[in-house]
Amino acid sequence: MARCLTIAVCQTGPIQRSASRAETVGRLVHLLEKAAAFGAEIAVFPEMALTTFFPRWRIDDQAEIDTFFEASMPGPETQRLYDAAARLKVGFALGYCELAHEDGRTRHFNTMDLVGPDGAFIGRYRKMHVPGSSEPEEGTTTHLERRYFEPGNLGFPVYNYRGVRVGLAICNDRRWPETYRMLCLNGAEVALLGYNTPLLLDEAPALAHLRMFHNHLPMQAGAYQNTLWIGAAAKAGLEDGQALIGGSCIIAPTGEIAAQTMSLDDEVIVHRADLDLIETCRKVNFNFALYRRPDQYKRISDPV
Ligand code: CDT
Repeated sequence: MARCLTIAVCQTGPIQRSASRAETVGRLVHLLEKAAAFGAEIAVFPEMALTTFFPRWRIDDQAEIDTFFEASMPGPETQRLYDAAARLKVGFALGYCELAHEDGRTRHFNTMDLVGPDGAFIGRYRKMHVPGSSEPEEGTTTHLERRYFEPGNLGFPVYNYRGVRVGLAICNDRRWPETYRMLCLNGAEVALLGYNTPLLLDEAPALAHLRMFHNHLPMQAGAYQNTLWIGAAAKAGLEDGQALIGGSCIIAPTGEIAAQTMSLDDEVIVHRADLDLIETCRKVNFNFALYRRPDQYKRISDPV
């Protein structure tokens, strides 16, 4: 019998700043219930799924900034989602802003947690590739992630989810080949990721028509070259005046898009991922043990 994992991608529409955590968590619970009704065994929510994408603003008051962060996970407002996972027996990956106390100081990470079908914490990933700047820059869309977040310090961990090896990634990570390669080398069969991607960038109006192409291109290539299933969830639509792309999808290790959202709103897509397809794709082209030559990759040619 084929080894399968039924993956749900739970795209959300915009989460306005005015929305309470309780209201937002209620939406996520509703999406998880839909995913369960569709037969999902695991679900992925977007990056920063509990709040608006606040790095679009420059905020100076640390107390105000910290209102976007979770000091504990689950916390009083998010516990309901974990209870829903246990009730529905569907685990999830959830992006949120993490306030951590490590090495004797307070730290801020853009984080995604993996939670099991019993509602228990499995593992954590902290966004490695933090884009944008720490101050607004003339002529560019304000994207101040580097003001508010440290780059991740947990590598690209891969976790056991009901016997399936699952890795995590967050938004800009999906544009970097290292993300998929490291997840693959660490044994991942499935990569779950969430994103908040502005539709328009002031610095590159000439590339505006390529936003969706450049969303899917690296994920399809990453899935194909690393024989991974990918589930990618957008936060989409007009959020606090800024348009975010949708295009949430489930991608096969063949590089094909197996399912894709059709709205910029709360929407669930589901696909029964055949994990044996990974082995088939490895046999066709990507037998790493036989063909990769990592010992040779670092050789530097003589200067010409
Ligand atoms: N959230 C996130 O990482 N967004 C980036 C946009 C960066 S624009 C400076 C992305 O790659 O989609």
